[in-house]
Amino acid sequence: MSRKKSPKTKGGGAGTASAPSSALPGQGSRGAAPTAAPKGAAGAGAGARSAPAAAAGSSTANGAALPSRPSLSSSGEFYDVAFKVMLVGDSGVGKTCLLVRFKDGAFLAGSFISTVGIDFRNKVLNVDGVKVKLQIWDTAGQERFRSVTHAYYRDAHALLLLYDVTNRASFDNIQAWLTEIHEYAKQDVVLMLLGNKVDSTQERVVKREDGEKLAKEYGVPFMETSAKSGLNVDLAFTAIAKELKHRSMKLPNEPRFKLHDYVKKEVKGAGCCRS
Ligand SMILES: Nc1nc2c(ncn2[C@@H]2O[C@H](COP(=O)(O)OP(=O)(O)O)[C@@H](O)[C@H]2O)c(=O)[nH]1
Ligand SMILES: [Mg+2]
Repeated sequence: MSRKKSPKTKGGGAGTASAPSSALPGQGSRGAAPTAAPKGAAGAGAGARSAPAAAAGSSTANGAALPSRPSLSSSGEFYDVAFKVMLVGDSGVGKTCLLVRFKDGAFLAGSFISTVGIDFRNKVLNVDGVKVKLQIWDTAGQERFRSVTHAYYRDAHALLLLYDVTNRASFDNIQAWLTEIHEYAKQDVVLMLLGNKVDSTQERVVKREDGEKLAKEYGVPFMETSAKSGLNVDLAFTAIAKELKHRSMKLPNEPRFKLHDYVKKEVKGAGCCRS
């Protein structure tokens, strides 16, 4: 594939690509304000205005907006803390569908969604009594031209990196995406690898074990998802929200949230819940 660079991080052992588990609090303070729109992303739509937290909140160690009082999101929902999550991966792996499934609980089949693309959607989750707003950005088709703006990565607190289990090339490209992420994302970005479309059992060409092995090699949590059936979709975003919330609000005596363990415990196999 044309975008494939020599994978610098390959074979580098756990955590070389993103090292979410070994990230030190404070490393991300060089990052941009969490709710400012990425330069390259299509900023159209009412939601593209920066959220109140950017102005009212104080910045935490990892750059999260931490307003002293709850802020009001553009959708009219109050939240305590806000983060940016970005979806990355080859065109056609299901990024837009994953976002729509998470936000609206629906699956949009057909070709129109892949051509239209959306900019971002907000969703407020309740994490242990704290209202966590995730501002989830879609690449709006930029990935088709291998030209995802580098600012897009820089603003991200978390990245969901997707491949399609029915498309070997999308899996083979994961290393190239990881190289890109390693180069341009914040050092302490929360990263998760998702193998999407597991409802398509007949067409599957990438085994779950292959995804697990790659994820282990790079030290990133992994799960298989289906935007169509909804399998593990909420879990992927909830796990990210929990990790980000714990990082930004951890009390001195509180034990660290262990994202890997949480994912392992909560993840459902593709045999379950198929539509
Ligand atoms: N079977 C199945 N198809 C999916 C799934 N997610 C997305 N698709 C389909 O894959 C195509 C590309 O999805 P899209 O979300 O546009 O991919 P994107 O380019 O990564 O944003 C569309 O035709 C979707 O209907 C899934 O979980 N299962
Ligand atoms: Mg899309």
